[in-house]
Amino acid sequence: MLLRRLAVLLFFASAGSIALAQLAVFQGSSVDEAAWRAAAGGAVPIETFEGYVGTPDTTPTGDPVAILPGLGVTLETNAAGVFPGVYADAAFAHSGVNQLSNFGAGAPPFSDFHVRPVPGKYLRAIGFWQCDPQGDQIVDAYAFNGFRLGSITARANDGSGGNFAGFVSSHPVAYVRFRGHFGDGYNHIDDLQIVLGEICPVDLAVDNRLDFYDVQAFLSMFAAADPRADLTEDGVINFFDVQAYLQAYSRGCPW
Ligand SMILES: [Ca+2]
Ligand SMILES: [Ca+2]
Ligand SMILES: [Ca+2]
Repeated sequence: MLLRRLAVLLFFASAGSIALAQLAVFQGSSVDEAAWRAAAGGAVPIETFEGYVGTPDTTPTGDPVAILPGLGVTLETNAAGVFPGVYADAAFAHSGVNQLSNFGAGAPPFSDFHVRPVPGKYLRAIGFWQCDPQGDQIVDAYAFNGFRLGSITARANDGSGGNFAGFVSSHPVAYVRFRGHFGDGYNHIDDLQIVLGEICPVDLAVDNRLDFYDVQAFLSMFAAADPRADLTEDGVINFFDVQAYLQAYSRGCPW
């Protein structure tokens, strides 16, 4: 009863102030990259892919890239166990010779790939240089509830230096999708830069807000006897876990 009343109160407390998700978009030259970097917080980690073995052509012999530890992200294609790879071609790279490609490790041309933060984190900002000269690279950002938050487009690499794109999101991003469907399908980018945020453990419906939907998410886990609902870590899911969640909820998050 108490719980239901709390949930109803929280719902009304939040109903009037649902924040609109926003991507601040930066597209263009190194000037735009610098502006993006400043908006993203300054010291942004970058992956140049120069530490990898790249394939010099479209033969899939490059290193598979399943994780980028320096950026705190994992990568995947739509096929289980198949990853983006590394393409080596100084004519198109933004740094050195190597670039991240959708084909360099066994994936077929036209493959999409996803970039996802490690557990407990969300994507706050992402920037990259489009290397491929045959088309614009579109990247879609998705929220944890599966909704698409927006997209950015890095222009085809015509050598004029206007092929950067990045965003800073006001809403936690669960993953981004690099679309693989342009040009001849062999697509490549470079100098991937990512800023992550920390997910507050109480924020179960991940949106950097505490409201009815978080309580609802906990109650769903509780009702399903999901082991994650065992907040007291005693192997039993019972009232004390609900109490622990509500106590954590009332302590709030460091936003
Ligand atoms: Ca590079
Ligand atoms: Ca939430
Ligand atoms: Ca328990």
